[in-house]
Amino acid sequence: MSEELFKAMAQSVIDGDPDLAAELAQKAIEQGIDPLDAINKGFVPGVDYVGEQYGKGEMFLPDLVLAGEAMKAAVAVLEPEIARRGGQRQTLGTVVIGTVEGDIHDIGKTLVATMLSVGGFKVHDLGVDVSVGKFVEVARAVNADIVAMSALLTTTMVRQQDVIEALEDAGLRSRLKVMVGGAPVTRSWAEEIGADGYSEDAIGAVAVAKQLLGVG
Ligand code: B1M
Repeated sequence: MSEELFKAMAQSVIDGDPDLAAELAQKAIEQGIDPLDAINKGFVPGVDYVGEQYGKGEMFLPDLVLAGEAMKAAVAVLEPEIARRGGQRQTLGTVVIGTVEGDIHDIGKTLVATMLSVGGFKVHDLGVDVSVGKFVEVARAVNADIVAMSALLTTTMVRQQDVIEALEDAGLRSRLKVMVGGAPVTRSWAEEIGADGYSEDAIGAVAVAKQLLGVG
């Protein structure tokens, strides 16, 4: 019975259907299924499949975006139930993420945040147009393991470097890892500014974050 439900959950993510994903998550709660099983045995195989197909060029960006939204809708229904049961999702580390100052592109950043959250990280999403000072302030306040910055404009990429310098000035740089990404960002840019990690997409970002912390 729950096997069928798990299959339907995976399919709802593959089909990028947030309403159905939320409905199936609710159904799992009503049937007394462990919400962690619903996430890990139901929805995660769906998002893994989409990630693999995207990697092979057989599914495309809209599929990835919709799969992320479906996953997010399901997790939003299940997380209160996890808290209610007193269970804790495995937390691999704390990530502070945002799009840098002067930049309002949020689709890729949000997708990366969702994937990190689904992948087991506690994510503080600061949104877009995030000032250098805000990254530092929140990283300190939440004792971040990773500061993750997205930039979509060649004119705003330089803010990633400013944040790294500000983390150094604040004495936080050696305590955490820095990841950068966004369409104009390259591996060589990441190396040039002294970031620890770079990924060109959201699926890769989860693997890089795990690798940086030596977890998962
Ligand atoms: Co803008 N825009 N835009 N735009 N926009 C680009 C980026 C641009 C390349 C379009 C172009 O000219 N071909 C160009 C930048 C040129 C440059 O600097 N080289 C551009 C421009 C010029 C502008 C404006 C200046 C236009 C204007 O007003 N004259 C303006 C800037 C506003 C500002 O930010 N201050 C502007 C505005 C906008 C909209 C608001 C209209 C809209 C954004 C809506 C929104 O985000 N809510 C928009 C859009 C949609 C785009 C394009 C078309 C698409 C961006 C997107 O969402 N892609 C974009 C062209 C393009 O990229 N093809 C463009 C989908 C998204 C899933 O991908 O964000 O790349 P992406 O994220 C990927 C990876 O990059 C990676 O993973 C994600 C998922 O795989 N990734 C990370 C992202 N962050 C990561 C972080 C990581 C790791 C991986 O670790 C921390």
